[in-house]
Amino acid sequence: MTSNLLTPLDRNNSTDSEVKADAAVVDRHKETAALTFERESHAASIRPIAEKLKQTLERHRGEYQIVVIQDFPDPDALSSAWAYQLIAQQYDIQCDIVYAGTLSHQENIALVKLTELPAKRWGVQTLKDRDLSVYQGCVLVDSQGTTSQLIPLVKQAKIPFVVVIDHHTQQGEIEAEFIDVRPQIRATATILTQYIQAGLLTFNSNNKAHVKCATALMHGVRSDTNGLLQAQEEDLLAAAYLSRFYDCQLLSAVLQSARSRHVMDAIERALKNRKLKNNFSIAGVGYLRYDDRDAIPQAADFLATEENVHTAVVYGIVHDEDNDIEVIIGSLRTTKLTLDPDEFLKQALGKDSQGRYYGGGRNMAGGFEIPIGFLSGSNDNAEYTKLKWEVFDNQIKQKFLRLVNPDDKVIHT
Ligand SMILES: [Mn+2]
Repeated sequence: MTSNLLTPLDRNNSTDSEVKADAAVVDRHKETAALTFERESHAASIRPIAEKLKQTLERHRGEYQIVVIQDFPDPDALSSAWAYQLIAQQYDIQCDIVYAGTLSHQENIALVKLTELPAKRWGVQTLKDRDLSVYQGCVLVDSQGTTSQLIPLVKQAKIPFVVVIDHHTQQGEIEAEFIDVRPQIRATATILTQYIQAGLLTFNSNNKAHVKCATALMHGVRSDTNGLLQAQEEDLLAAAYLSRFYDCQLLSAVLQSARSRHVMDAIERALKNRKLKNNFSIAGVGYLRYDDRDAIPQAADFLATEENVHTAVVYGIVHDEDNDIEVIIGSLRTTKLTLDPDEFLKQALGKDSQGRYYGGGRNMAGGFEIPIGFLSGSNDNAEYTKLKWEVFDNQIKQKFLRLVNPDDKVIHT
C-alpha cells in the first residue's frame, strides 16, 4: 500500500501536515460547490427580471423606439444602448440611439468609430425641427432622463417611456412599463450583459456586431468601475462572460486613443496654474471650447496623480457656441476615501438663488456647473476677457481654499 492512497487505515499513520492538506482539499471542494451554487443562484435571481423585459419587448413587437442617452455619452451608456438595440431587434423592434450633446472624450470618439457603434447625434439647434412622432416608445439606459435635453421633447410628443435601465440612485418618480434600476451595480453594461446571459440575445463569436458590442460592453463595465478596481461581484461575473466574445485588440485600440491638442493644452494650463494646499490641488484652466470640455475631468485625473495630493479640482469657463452662453464647468477627483465629493462640492460652492446646488448630486458626482448669467457671452476685448476670468478664478479658488484651509483668512492668488 502506498502512502498517497488515503484509506482510513493510512490515516492513522499520516503526519499532521498530510491531515491538514487533506482537510484543505475537502474545504476546497466545499468552496467550489458553494461557488457553483452561488453562481447558479445569481443567474436564477436575474431570470424573473429578464423574463419581465422579454414580455415587455413582446408586447411592443414591430415598434420603432428612440433610445435616449445622456448629452455627453460615456462608454457605459453607449454600449448599453447598443446592447438594448440588438436585444430589441430580436423582437422586430427598431431603435435609434440618440444623444443631444457632444461626444467629447477621445476614448468615446474612438469607441464609436472603431466599433461602428450606431449612435446618432442630434445637434441642439436642430432639436426643434425633429419629428418625434415616428417613435412609439422611449427607452432610457444609464440615466433616468435627468441628463438629456431630449426628454422635454419626448414628453411634449407624448411618447411613452417603455423601458428604463439604470444603475444610478433613483431620481424621483419614474413612470415606465419596465423599470430596472439597481444602484448596487456599478455599470449599466453589467445589467445588459446579465440580460444577454439570461438568454435575451445569443452572442455569437462569428457575428461581427456581437463581438464589437461585447467589446463595447467590456469597455463600459471597465470604465464605470475604474478598470474593474471598483467592480462588484456582479460586474466581474459580467466581465467574465464578455471575455468569451470581446476583441481584446479592438479594446486596447480604443484605450490607446490619443488626446487632442486642445486637451493637452488644457492639461498643461492646469499643471501650471495649480495651487497646492493641504494635499489638495486646485487649478483653473481659463476658457475652453464646448467640444473640449472633457479636458477638465481629464486634467483633474492627472493632477490627482501627483505625490501627496489626494484631491484635485479643475475648472474653466466653457463657451457653448451653439447658444453663445458661457458656463463654469468643474471637476473634482479624489483618492481620499473619507472625502465625499458630493458633500464637499455642496459645502464649498453652496446653492444658487433658487436653492439648487452648483455641484454634486445628479449623475455628475464630482462635477459642478456655475452659470455666469449676465456676464456670459464672448467679448472681443482681450483685456476684458482676461479680467472676467480672473474674477471667476479668484472667487472659485477662494471658496475651495476656505474649506481646504479654514485658518487662512486672506488668500493671495
Ligand atoms: Mn454608468
